[in-house]
Amino acid sequence: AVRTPLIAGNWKMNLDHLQAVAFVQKLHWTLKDAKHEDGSVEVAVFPPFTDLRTVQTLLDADKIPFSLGGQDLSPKDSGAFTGDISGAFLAKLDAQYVIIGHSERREYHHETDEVVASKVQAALRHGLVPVICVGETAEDLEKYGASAVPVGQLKTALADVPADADIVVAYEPVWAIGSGQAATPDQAQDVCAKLRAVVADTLGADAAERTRVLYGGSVKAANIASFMREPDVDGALVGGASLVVDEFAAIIRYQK
Ligand code: G2H
Repeated sequence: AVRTPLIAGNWKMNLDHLQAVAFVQKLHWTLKDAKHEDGSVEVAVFPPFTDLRTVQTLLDADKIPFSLGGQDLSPKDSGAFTGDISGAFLAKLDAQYVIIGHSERREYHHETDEVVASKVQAALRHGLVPVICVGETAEDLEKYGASAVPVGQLKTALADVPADADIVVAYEPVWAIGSGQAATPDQAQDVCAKLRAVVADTLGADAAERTRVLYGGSVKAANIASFMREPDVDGALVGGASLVVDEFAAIIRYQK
């Protein structure tokens, strides 16, 4: 495949920095024993901000081949923004990725598509790959169908993004998040293909070919293979199931 699959664990507000160390070590050992750290699948973890330094030190010291990302960042670079975290700080901790526009940020922190777009710009300024989350609520689904809302969200997020930018797109239907009710592989493929078409329209054909589009929403070991079989699904953004070592390891090993 031209695109290396990406399995990303979004820890949300779980695991403190000590629990994080135990978790990452155990995951590494589990995958190592299964000889699964061969680079055929990229594994990324997205811990809370307070864990990042500890996890970064551990990855570095033990040469653990996981990528690291933040769960959010400020649209600003520095200054009087109490409680916010600059992309510069994430980059300094060797984070390669940052999740932007997760539905929980949109819902609980009132992040609009414009705020999401400015955070995408901030990520790119600091050399971080934005993992741009889009998705429709149950109400949107009923009113407009599955793709209209995520397609619109992605168009706004990509408005001022240069054609050579490295980005990741995550399709996360809000009704499937943490609900145990995942989308069907057909539904995921349909919207992921439309999102790739948005990348083609805004950034060009090359970008569309290399950009990874993930599915997220109640992904688990039992359903990952069915999503990964779809041509436009290049990986998964995993929440709940990324917090259980054996379950997350089984997701990473989906094809073996
Ligand atoms: C969607 C997903 C991870 P979960 O939010 O981003 O969470 O896998 O728990 O549905």
